[in-house]
Amino acid sequence: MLKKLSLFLVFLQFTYCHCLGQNDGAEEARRNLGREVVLGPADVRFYPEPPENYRLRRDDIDRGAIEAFRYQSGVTQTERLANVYLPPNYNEAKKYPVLYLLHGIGGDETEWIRFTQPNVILDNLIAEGKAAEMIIVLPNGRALPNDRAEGEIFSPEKIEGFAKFEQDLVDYLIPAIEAKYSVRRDREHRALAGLSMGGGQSLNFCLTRLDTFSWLGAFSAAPNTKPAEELIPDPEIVKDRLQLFYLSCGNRDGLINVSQGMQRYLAKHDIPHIWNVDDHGHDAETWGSNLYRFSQLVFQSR
Ligand code: FER
Repeated sequence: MLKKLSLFLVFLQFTYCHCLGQNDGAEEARRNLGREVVLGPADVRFYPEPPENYRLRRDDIDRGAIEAFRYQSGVTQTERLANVYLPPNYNEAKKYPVLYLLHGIGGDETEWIRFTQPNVILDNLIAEGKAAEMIIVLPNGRALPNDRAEGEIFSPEKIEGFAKFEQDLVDYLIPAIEAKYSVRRDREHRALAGLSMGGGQSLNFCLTRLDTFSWLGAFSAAPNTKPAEELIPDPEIVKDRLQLFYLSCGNRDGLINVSQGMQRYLAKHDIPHIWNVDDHGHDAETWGSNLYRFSQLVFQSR
């Protein structure tokens, strides 16, 4: 009797999954974006909005440049494309720190540029002496042979590409960047940050690779973020090794529960961090404004 019942349950489960098809995950992901926001007492603003002109292109200062960068990946077996921001007066006689800045689920290596113009934000901050001179690498974080944001971008196969990017980043992109540009090659001079899926990637990769990165930023992190207990089994190691833990999210963002879970774990274990909850949704306003703040801390404050 029990055996019959369990067979029936397996049958039910199968038909259920089968009827929903593989887009089940995609539909759930879309629903997550619209989840109700429940705010706690810690979920408040740390920074005011940036000044109005923070991403206004100025003609009276030296400007950096964005160039295309190609590398061969053993993960995808293809040539992959990234964009690279070189700061004003990039000079081979100097050695620069590098920020790897990752995009969201619908993006590619152009997304940050389209959304927030990180080159303009950084040019302005560097001119004012408020940010370190740095190189910013804008990769394509979907490590698949076809890495374009086309078709069902929420499908499990496409989402898997964001996990596969870990190996692509560490084994292929970083070595290729460090072979071409005049950069520092130690953990103290490598930062990882990203928006949404890229925020989840940054948390997942950085916290488990503190030998590679020591500065971390996650803006509006998506549900690809692994549980905090899994990423930080030993809080003392993170306290000792991470130089910046920057978390942000808009208070109108249905994904805020992901960042809240991480932040509550950090608070519980006394892990120093910045938690900036602004009044935005899952949008470019919060990403630009938090990049503006993050850029003024990375590679300079602990
Ligand atoms: C999800 C909802 C949103 C999800 C990912 C996202 C992996 C990503 C959003 C973005 O990158 O903007 O459930 O699951």
